[in-house]
Amino acid sequence: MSVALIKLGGSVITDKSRYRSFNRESSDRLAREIASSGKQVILVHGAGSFGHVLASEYQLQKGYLDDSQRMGVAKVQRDVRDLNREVMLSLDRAGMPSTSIPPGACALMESGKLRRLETDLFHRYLELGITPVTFGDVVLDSQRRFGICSGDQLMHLLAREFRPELVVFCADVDGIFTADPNLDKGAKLIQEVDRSTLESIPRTSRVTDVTGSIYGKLESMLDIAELGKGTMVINGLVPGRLASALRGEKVKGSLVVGGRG
Ligand code: IP8
Repeated sequence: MSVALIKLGGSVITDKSRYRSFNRESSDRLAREIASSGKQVILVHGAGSFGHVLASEYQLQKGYLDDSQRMGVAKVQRDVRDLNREVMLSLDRAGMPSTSIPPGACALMESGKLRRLETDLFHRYLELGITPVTFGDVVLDSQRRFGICSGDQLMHLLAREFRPELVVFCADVDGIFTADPNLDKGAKLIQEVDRSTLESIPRTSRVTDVTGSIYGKLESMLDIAELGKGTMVINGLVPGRLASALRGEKVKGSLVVGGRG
């Protein structure tokens, strides 16, 4: 059974600069594009302003430092579940049967790395024709007591487990650029990204992001691409682009290729 693994970046479904602001228009449209593809899909979404703002305030990415973080763990978990509920409602409106699988309840990290996820649940829901949806979350950590599990870590583990025919990252820009395109008008889209590209692009981000900017995330995208399947970064804010990518058409974006450099 072949699946497409899709990540909706937090910047596509939320306004990352405003705490807990959901972009319903984008989320509804992307849900419709996924539903109309007729493909079997595993969906992952980022946390955007529902996760990164408070996670950074409470320094959750560092793991346990003191008891004052406990309220932060609880609040961030609550917030990302609220965002997930919004995404699930978009999928409902698109007529796509789907189920939410929160990593905080079925995953374990070790020193900040995702080690275990109940992938059996994903298999069983897929067999039922129900789309599993998971998301960046606060997860227990065997060394640090808790940590932030990004959607990208989930993408990597799920790609290893399901060997999807297609992996699509939906960002708020056209793909991977030579510099941040929102800051540098001379930034150029890199159509084919490989390991050697990593050295040449900036690691900075405009907004608070405890798991790194899109550039920081390139590392896990390269690891996924190494699994030998088509991996691409496209602009999820442009209507129709995800739908075209799922139809196998050539779309504007960056193709990520592993094993080189
Ligand atoms: O937005 C981060 O997930 P991401 C999760 O995929 C939290 O990096 C809770 C900040």
